[in-house]
Order: sequence, then structure tokens, then C-alpha cells
Amino acid sequence: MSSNLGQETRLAFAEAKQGQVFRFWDKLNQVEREALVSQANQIDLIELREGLQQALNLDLSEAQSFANIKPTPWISLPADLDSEHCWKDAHEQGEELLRKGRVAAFTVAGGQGTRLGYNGPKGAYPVTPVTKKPLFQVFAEKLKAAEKRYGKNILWFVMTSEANHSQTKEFFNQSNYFGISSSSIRFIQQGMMPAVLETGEIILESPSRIAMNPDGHGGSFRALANSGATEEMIKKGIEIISYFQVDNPLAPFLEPSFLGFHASTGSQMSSRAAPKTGPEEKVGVFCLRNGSLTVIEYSDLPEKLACHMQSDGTLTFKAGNLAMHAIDPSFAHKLGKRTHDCKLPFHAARKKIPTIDEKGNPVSPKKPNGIKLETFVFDALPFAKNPCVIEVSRQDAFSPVKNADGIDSILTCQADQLRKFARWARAVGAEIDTDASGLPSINFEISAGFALDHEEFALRWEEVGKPSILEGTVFT
Ligand code: UD2
Repeated sequence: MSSNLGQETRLAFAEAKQGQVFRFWDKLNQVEREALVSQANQIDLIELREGLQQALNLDLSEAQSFANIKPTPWISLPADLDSEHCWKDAHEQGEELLRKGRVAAFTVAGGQGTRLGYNGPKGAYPVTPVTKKPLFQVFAEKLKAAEKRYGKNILWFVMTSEANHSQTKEFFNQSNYFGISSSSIRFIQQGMMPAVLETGEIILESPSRIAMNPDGHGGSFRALANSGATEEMIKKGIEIISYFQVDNPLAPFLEPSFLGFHASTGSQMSSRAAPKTGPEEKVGVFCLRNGSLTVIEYSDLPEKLACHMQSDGTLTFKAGNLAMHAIDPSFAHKLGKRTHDCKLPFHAARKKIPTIDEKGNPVSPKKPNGIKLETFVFDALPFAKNPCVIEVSRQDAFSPVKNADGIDSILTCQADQLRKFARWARAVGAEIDTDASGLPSINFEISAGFALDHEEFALRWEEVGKPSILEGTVFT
């Protein structure tokens, strides 16, 4: 067995006071040693030290920095003739961008999906009410429908992580790429960060394995830049990356008005927002902090501010982050390369991290024992020129699947999909019973291949002879 294996790495770790990572070295076999060294080589020790320091400082400064926050102005939904004109212009501009092939779709799907407890990539999770199509298929069908409508191929970037990269690719492969040409899809893998103790020491998951987690969706900038994706986009004349999360089947990621507003305001990063359902809703809020647009995460916003009301009885900090952004590829590239003036801060999440004891036996902690470090995509907003927040109708755009049950679960998401289908069907005069919340008494489904929006549904429903809608009807 070569005694020089990983010598430089082990030395560097010892110098950085991380020598404990190799404390079982003498007991490891060759394969285990190689695996540990290769994992250790992925870690940038300087970034880790600085990132942790910064995250702990951020924890302290967050507590003091709520003095200078204000609600953000946003472009609200059309309410009068003037604003209707603006929305119409933005819609036309967005359609033009789509016709010219200036937009790429980008799904972040690298998360660990811990809360959902699903054993597989979240995008494979069955989500539609009748045919139980997986999330990735729902997005693929929207993408194909938009390609058909605008006569252009649309590139689709899917961000995965070490935990689900090969499973995700395999899932697309087995599903025949949902009828999309495989050459239009790019899988890019995000980076990983080691989990650490409060003291900064890296945690071992087993004697030969470091506990690591994906580096947060802010890692998407680095993944886009390092994989060559941003360069490809720039070369191909793509002007907008339409960013959305894998957990939200309603995401209207190729809806033109949002893209149009982003372009017409000269923004480098724009975001969709909707009024929060209440102070306790688990979405971040857009606000101005010292004059810069930023998002304060739900877990960081003090209760007093979360509950604060304006004189009209609405929440003062109401602009909820729906995690849909339009991003300029050159801006993404610059952030991804982490030039000195443009680094996203790390945030510390205290979690229960499975580890080992001094003898190497597994330990499942009962309370948080370590810190996961992540960057957040919305922390790019303060770096962006003319960042812009645009309202969207929540019922048409947002119903994430995050939990196994309760709020934001498959049940609430399917109910929201059914309500949307029922609104479209009732608007054309189809007879459907609903309860007071708009939930139909039957399950039925409208695929994006049939209609991408309610206007198209009206046309197509006529074309197919205005059929009755019954339990289990599927419009494809
Ligand atoms: C996110 C937002 C919250 C709100 C909400 C809306 C954060 C920190 N908070 O809350 O403000 O907008 O969504 O639904 O984002 N992901 C990766 N790689 C990672 C981590 C996450 O790809 O390293 C993806 C993950 O697959 C998922 C998305 O990012 O699609 C959101 O992650 P989350 O579920 O941890 O965020 P959540 O629900 O706490």
C-alpha cells in the first residue's frame, strides 16, 4: 500500500486544523483511503473557513440589521387600463424573446428532499391528480408546448447534485426524455460542502467518508459557469435563464409577461412574487435592506415584522418569494466565477448530521450537532443591476410539494392543480361542481400538450367538440 497516498492533502488538512478527517487512516483499506482522499480533494479549505466565519457573522448581523428594511415596490398585477397596457406590452416582448430563442429553462433539482421523505430524485415524484405524471414530465410537457407555440427549440438545464445526478439522468433516459430531444437537455451537477461542528471541524459520516451536502441553490451560479452552460448560452444568444424549483408543478416558467418585464426594465435578475397567505407562510419576503433589493428568509424574519400590518390590513412585508427568477446569463457567469466583488454569502443551517463516535461507530444525533453551509440564489439580487419584482397570481403559479403531508404536500398540490383545471373548464361553460374553494368534485386533468393556458384551453375544447368532463377525464 503506497504510504504517499494523499500525503499532500493530509498535510494541508492538518495545517488547516482539520487533521481529524484522517483519524481512522491506519484502519482504512486502500479503496477507503482513495475514496476519502478524493472527497477531501473536493474541499476548498480556505472557502470553508471563510464561509463558516461569514455565516456565523451573518447570524449575528442579521439580528441587528432589521432596522433598515422596508417593503419593496413591485410591478403588481394589472388593475386598470394603464397597467393592462403595460402587461400587454410586456407579454408581446416576452413572446418575441421566445420566438427568437432567447430563453433557456433552468430547474434546480439538487436538493435532498428530506422533508418529503421520497426515495429518489424529487423530479420523479408523481404529482398530477389522474395520470400521476412525475414533476419532470409536467415541466417537459410545458416546454414542448412552448416550443411548438413559438417555433423554437428551448434548451433545458437541470441542476442535480452528487446525491441524485445519476438517478436523475437514468430517470430521463428510461422515460425517453419525455419526448424532448436529449440534445436539448443538459444535466449540470452542483458542488458539495462539508458539514462542520460549531468549532469549524469537518464532520465524518463514517471512518472513510466526510459528511457533505449540496452547496445550496446559490451553487447554481457556479454549476452553470463551471459546466460551460453560461458560455454556451451566451454563444447561442440566450438572454434569459428562467430559473424555477423542481418542487412546483404550477411554475409558469415560460410565461411571456414576466420575461418581457425583465427585459424591458433592463434587469439582470427579476423575481416573481405573490402576497403571502399569512405571516406564518414558509416563503422568504422581498424587501429593501439599506436600499438594496433582498430576500429575508422566513426563518430569519422576526415574528414582529412578519406579523406587522399596514393600515389597509395587509401584511407590511407581503411580497412572498415564489422562487422563480429571470437571470441574465452573463450576470450568472460572473457570480459563478466568484470574482472578488461578487461572492454569495454562506448561510448556516443547524441540523442533525449522522456521524460516528471516537471508535468509528455510527451515531444518529437526537438534536442538531452540526452546521450545513449553503448559499441562496436570491442573495444575488443585491449584486444585480435594476433587479425587479413582478407579481403573479399565486393560484396559477405556485403550489409546491415539500412535505409528506399537511401544508405544501401532494394533497394540497393536487387540489390546487384541480382548482386551476376547474377554473379553465368553467370559464368555457363546462359543467363542473366545485366547493366554495373552487375544488371540483371530480378528478380530471389538462396536460400542457393540450393547452398551455386558459385561452388555449377555450380554443382546443371547442375543437374537440366541447366534451363533457367526467371523473378521470384527461385532456392530452
Ligand atoms: C425556498 C425558499 C423560500 C421560498 C420557498 C418557495 C430558500 C432558502 N428558501 O424554501 O424563500 O421561496 O422555497 O417554495 O430557498 N435545491 C438545490 N440544491 C440545494 C438546495 C436546494 O437544487 O443545494 C433546490 C431544491 O431541489 C428545491 C429548491 O432548491 O427545488 C428549494 O429548496 P428548499 O426546499 O430547501 O427551500 P425551501 O422550501 O425551504
